[in-house]
Amino acid sequence: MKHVMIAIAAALLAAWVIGCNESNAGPAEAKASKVTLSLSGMHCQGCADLIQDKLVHTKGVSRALVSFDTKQAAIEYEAAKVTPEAMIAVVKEAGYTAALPSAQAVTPTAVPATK
Ligand SMILES: [Cu+2]
Repeated sequence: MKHVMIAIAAALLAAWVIGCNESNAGPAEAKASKVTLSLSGMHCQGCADLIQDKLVHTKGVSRALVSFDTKQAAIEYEAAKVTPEAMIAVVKEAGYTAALPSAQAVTPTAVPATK
């Protein structure tokens, strides 16, 4: 039984990593919001891992996957607890730049200036 659970979890994660936008979101994921951030400033996989670690530990973020290859961070979060702008700030604090892809950008000016 344990193996079945792990297999299911792995399959779900794999489907999510591939970035299937019209995913068959289960009930558990229904309330989660998703956003993809474009990253810049990364120069190796270690950078991607670092950013991913920071995002995963950001309050309200339930899942984050940073791809060094595509320079993107796929994030699942609770909109009531965290905003994409806050995630961008987290990435900035780590020394990198993040932005909402223009298609998703709400208002570029809504990004709070850092000090
Ligand atoms: Cu690096």
